[in-house]
Amino acid sequence: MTWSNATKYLLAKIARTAHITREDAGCQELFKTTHPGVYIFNFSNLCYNLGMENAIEIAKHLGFDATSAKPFGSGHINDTFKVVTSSGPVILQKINTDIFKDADGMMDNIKKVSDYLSSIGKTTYKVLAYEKPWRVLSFIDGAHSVDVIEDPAQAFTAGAAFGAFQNDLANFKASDLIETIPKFHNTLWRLEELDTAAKADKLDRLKNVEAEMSFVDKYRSQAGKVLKLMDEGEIPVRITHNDTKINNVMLDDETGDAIAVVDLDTVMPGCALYDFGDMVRTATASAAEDEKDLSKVYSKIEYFEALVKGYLSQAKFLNEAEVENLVFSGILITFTIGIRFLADYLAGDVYFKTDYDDHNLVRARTQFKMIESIEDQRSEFERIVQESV
Ligand code: GN1
Ligand code: MG
Repeated sequence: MTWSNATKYLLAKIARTAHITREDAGCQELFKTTHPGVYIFNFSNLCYNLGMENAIEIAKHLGFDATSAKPFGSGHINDTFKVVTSSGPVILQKINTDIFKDADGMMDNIKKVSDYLSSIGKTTYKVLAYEKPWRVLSFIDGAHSVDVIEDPAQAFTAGAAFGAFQNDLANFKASDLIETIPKFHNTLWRLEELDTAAKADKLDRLKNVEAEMSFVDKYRSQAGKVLKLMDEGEIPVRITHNDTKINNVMLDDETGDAIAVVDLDTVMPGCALYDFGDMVRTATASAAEDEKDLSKVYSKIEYFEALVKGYLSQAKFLNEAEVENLVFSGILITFTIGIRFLADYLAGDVYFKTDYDDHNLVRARTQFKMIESIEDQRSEFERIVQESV
């Protein structure tokens, strides 16, 4: 039987979710050389492996009387399950140790930060168990998150939540935390990675991304601007979240208020602007990160206004150079994430989880479209910042 690409990707995704290889899922490519793309598929094998036995067994092994487990959330890196136990739900996660190479160091960071946040009365999740690569986190009840922002009030809430998060950690000693992923938001280094992937062009995909590579070229000269300001001491190192996607704010089911900021994996010394930039990328976006119809993708000015006002209501510590670069940070981080998606597309989808063949390319395109949209409205955005400080 011949499987379409979509089916193959679905099987690969299912297999990955259940922590089994595609082969274990019963999907085997036959006669790779003579019949490429011909797959056999063992349904009972797949059903067995898909029973979430793995997640349940692992939760039990970690001391939880798990009765059911299902995939949870929309993260691109770790595998996440909501596991039901007799004393309520918990989150079980398999840490991607190819990416979080020092998982112990990362868990240490998370423990220090979450203990500190609890000590000052903030809600956060607790690490209930950890045995590399698995961890169990407390489940934040009565709250949800959104992948695409729904109204300006949510943008205000998210901005205020991340602003408060940075504020709360303002007195936390940077030297107490390791740099979980070195050079994480270093745009110049991300460009080097893109160039390396383009040069190797492993899957012969470079020919598909001429327009995107030209777009990248237009921004190369601006890529080091914030790094330079940091080197010169104009912009300080602060403890930052580093993954301030809108879906990392837990919203109260009843009131819509922010209950907690989650995903503390990349909390480390960084730059406040990178957090704000990632909020602009996700909390002003009109559509999903992987929307294929680019006419639906743009940055919404009313969301930007609410976001800035929310953020500045809490982030009172910003200096002049930081305020001056708030709008630019939206462009810079959207560019940085865009080139990371593009580099991963060229490298063969080895970093971000993908659901179909050109998923990373689709994501890169939405990022570049967002940049164009921010540029189109740049003077308005700058005016909003000036009026909001
Ligand atoms: C990854 O897995 P998730 O969704 O928390 C990535 C972020 C990107 C984001 C893009 C460790 O975050 O840097 O901004 O995807 N995390 C890591 O959606 O690389
Ligand atoms: Mg994350």
